[in-house]
Amino acid sequence: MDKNIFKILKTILVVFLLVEVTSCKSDRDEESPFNGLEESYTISRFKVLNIAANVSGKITWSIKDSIIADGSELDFISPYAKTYPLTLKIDQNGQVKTYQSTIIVNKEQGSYSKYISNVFDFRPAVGQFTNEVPEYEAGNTASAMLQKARESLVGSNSTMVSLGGFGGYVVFGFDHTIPNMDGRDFKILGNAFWASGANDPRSGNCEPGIIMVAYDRNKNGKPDDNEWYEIAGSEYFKNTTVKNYNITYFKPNENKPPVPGNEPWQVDIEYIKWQDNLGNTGFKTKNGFHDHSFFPLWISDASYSFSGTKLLNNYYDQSGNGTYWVGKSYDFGYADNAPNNDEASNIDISWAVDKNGKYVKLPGIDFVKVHTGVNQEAGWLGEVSTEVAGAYDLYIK
Ligand SMILES: [Ca+2]
Ligand SMILES: [Ca+2]
Ligand SMILES: [Ca+2]
Repeated sequence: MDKNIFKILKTILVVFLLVEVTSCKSDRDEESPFNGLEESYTISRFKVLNIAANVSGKITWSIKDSIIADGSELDFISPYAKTYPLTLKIDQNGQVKTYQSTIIVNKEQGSYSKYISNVFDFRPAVGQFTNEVPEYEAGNTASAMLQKARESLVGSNSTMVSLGGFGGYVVFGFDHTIPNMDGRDFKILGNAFWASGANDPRSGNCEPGIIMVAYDRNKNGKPDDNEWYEIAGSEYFKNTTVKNYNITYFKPNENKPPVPGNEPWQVDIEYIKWQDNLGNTGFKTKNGFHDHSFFPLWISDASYSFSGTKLLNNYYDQSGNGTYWVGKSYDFGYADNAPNNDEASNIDISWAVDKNGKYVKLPGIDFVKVHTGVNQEAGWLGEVSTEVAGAYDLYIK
């Protein structure tokens, strides 16, 4: 064949392809028409089903008579193996179209654990139980300590980790998405208790920790989605709560001469220097009850910092002479803030807010981060430190 004919054919082909590509593109730009719902959708328990209705207008999704979502997309999750009648209503300038479907939720293959399945990070702040719960042994690295935190928190026989003073944290996750249903969805265990000698109701040993949650949007089993939402507990919107608080602790020289205080338990009142982003500075005291470093020994940096929401100090000296300190429980939304059998240790995923304090709608959560929410030393009791002793999904029996 003649070379020119080849060229002409090639040009025709290219033009043809271009026309095809352009027409496809314009189709998509015009918004493909919504062809209604499938007859049914099938999903297993604790998995998120996403249905998108690519239309504009006022859109509502309902199960029977109750609206479960608005907007063009539905993220549906259920802890129950059952069939749900789904109604989609699209209102375009008063013209209403209604679509019916069914969501069939099956029992999953295998079985899920209701308890923590993994610990991803463990970084306690300065504290009397740091290096103790879990125990640091000479030569332990950060990853060895993380493994100890896993051994403490994963599964049904969980024990406890101490997060030390303000900011110290632990990040853990579950082997499934905990669904956000009506009411409270999961529990965080701690070692809080009501003290019989406390005058105030609901008070005693309460060391509130701030809870953050994340949904595994990219489904890779890791808390790398960059979308952590704070559980807005009872104190979140009060002006006594400090957002974006930051504190730095300086690694102490364990061999420096101690500066004893007036009380016999005050072994060194200039033990660990700290400063915050509000211009405050001071020392954390070493008490005589714990004969080991209060600074995590696996961290060799000269200082380390923590950021996050800080709550008003909740401990006070009921005795007036320093002998009897009491921690007042906050109403809801914190870890280690109420006994494990109290409703206040249960958390509703609907309390989650974004960094601007706006409530977010999450279908469920896969990951939780807890940090100590108070920067206070309660006399001889030592620093207020959140303990985490496990967690579980309230829907798996
Ligand atoms: Ca809920
Ligand atoms: Ca992820
Ligand atoms: Ca505690």
